[in-house]
Amino acid sequence: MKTAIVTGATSGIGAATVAALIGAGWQVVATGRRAERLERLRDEHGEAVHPAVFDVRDEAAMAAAIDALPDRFAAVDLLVNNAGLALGTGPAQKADLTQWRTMVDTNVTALLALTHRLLPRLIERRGAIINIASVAGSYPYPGGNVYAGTKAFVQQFTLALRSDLHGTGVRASLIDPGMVETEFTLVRTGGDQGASDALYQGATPMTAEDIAATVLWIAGLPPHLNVNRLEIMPVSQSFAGFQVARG
Ligand code: NDP
Ligand code: 8X3
Repeated sequence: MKTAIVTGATSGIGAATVAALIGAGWQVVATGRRAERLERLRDEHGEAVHPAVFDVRDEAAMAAAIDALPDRFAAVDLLVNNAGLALGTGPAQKADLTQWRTMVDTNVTALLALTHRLLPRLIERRGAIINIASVAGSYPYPGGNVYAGTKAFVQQFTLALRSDLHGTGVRASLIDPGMVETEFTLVRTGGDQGASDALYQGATPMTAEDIAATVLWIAGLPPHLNVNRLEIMPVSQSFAGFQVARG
């Protein structure tokens, strides 16, 4: 049985990815801060889930959780770097520096530390890494500022990893989703359910299951194939034009 580690498994894309992988016969180390939600996954999927509760920004806690993996889960075939968040929707000049730091610490620094720790195991297994970035890393939009910057980092880091891992048999893939209805906007707006509902209302956004199915497809490809980057949006979302300020 193959083993995956999925970060951000307590909600949205991560939770759906755990279910999709298990449905396809994988076993999964599911990580996140909210222990009760990981326990629920464990209740739902039984032995196929190993819950690992830690804040991805806490490098010591992350390392301890990885080092304490039961033997059955210790050989890792797939790392899905999914945990992440946006905080704030306002312009850079009104942003809170603490929120910027939280995004960098979570979306960039924590992803690097976990990837670094797991690379030897992934190389041993000729495994795969799937990183969840965002269309925000490619197309700037007002209020995207540091969130967009962190996702651009993940995009280029994934491609650079692919280059470095050349010859090891380890695959590295980037998925750039557009709008997916999850708890993402609730988190971004500090718990404003009205703002979250308004964003998705009438847009037929993607679902977490849509992205999970994409992760599963990439993970299940024959070992001689590597999806380098994959951008996916709902039909209702597209590109905006340039801005012109007239004075
Ligand atoms: P959710 O808010 O539903 O899920 C985010 C997950 O990240 C949660 O499981 C949360 O777990 C985890 N997480 C956040 N911070 C930490 C932390 N410090 N330590 C551990 N886990 C953490 O959002 P999505 O499912 O939408 O987001 C998943 C990924 O997809 C993110 O990287 C996001 O940027 C990306 N994405 C989302 C899009 C969207 O429109 N929804 C579009 C493009 C990309 P917990 O709080 O329990 O710790
Ligand atoms: C967030 C994607 O489309 O909501 O990563 O800006 S979008």
